[in-house]
Amino acid sequence: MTTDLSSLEADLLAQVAGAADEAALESLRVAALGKKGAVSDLLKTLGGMSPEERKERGPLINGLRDRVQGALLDRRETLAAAALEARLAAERIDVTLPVREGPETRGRIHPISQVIDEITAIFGDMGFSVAEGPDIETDELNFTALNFPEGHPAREMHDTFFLPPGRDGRRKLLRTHTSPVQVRTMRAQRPPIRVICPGRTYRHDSDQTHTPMFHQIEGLVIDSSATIAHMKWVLEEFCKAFFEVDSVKMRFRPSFFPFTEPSAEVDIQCSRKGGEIRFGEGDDWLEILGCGMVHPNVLRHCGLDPDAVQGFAWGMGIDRIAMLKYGMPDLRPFFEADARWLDHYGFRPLDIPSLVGGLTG
Ligand code: 2NM
Repeated sequence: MTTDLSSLEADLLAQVAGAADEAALESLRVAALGKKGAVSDLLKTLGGMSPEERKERGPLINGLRDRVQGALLDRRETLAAAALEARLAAERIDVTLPVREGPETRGRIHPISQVIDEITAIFGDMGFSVAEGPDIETDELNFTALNFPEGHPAREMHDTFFLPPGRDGRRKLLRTHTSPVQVRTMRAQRPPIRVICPGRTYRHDSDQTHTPMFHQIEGLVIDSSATIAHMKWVLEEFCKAFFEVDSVKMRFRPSFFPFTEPSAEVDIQCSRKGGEIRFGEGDDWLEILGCGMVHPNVLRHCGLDPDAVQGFAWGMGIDRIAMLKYGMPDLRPFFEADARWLDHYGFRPLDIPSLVGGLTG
């Protein structure tokens, strides 16, 4: 009997020591100490024994139970500690590894968006606000209010995309310039007005240097005494800041636009030696914008009195000056959504243009 107990104990303790995980250990516990377990069966035999026998066997069986129980507890602790070690090793994080790139470092800002942000920073610094409007406009806002008379050839020169008329019978179109935004602004706000209007514009024109959708920024100043001198100062300050040069020569050539009188086309001085264009030096000229004093008819169309207020406006194509500034030889990839092109010519999302931080970082 005693050898039975000893071999049972040795057997149980060996199984406990060899249990691979907590689940195996639990089945062992049930097999030994559960209701129908081997040790429980032995304990049950105590009831049928004589007092003498029970006195001798009792401590032996109870001692066996206690040691098996103790071994089970020890093994459980060992296994739990090992499981924790394994988990800690598997889930270890090496904080010295480089951070995986997120959208703010992997992503790229399109050069057109970047140039719009640069121009906005420059004019924002001069006290201008940004105004925006819809791409689909009416004939009235795109042409009539801007002093393009009905049947005037300038309307045809704009290569307008027309849309079917709306429910009110008015002919809709894709705006050919952002000037309707300035009309909306003059009708909605009292002077003094200082706004710039960036956005998409559309003309039925497509070749090496034209896309049917392109981008413009126009500017408008209206108050009681804004003059050509103010206009020239604003545009000169803009060019110096945008091309990041200390001085720039500008040439104002008389021109014609229906919405301004007088009107001018503006060139800036540049050099084109060795196929590379540089601003603020040289004796070549590059046309960058059109401008003029807002025509009295435009002011009247916007509910303003030309005898009380006056002002100036200008407009420029963004796509072309983005190409010039960042040395991009071809306009077409701008709108091809090629990730490799964007990776090369795009800007980092956190390189936000500002005058204090440096326009281009
Ligand atoms: C240009 C050139 C000159 C212009 C004028 C106006 C408005 F609404 F005030 F009449 N907006 N934009 C303007 C003037 C645009 O683009 C070459």
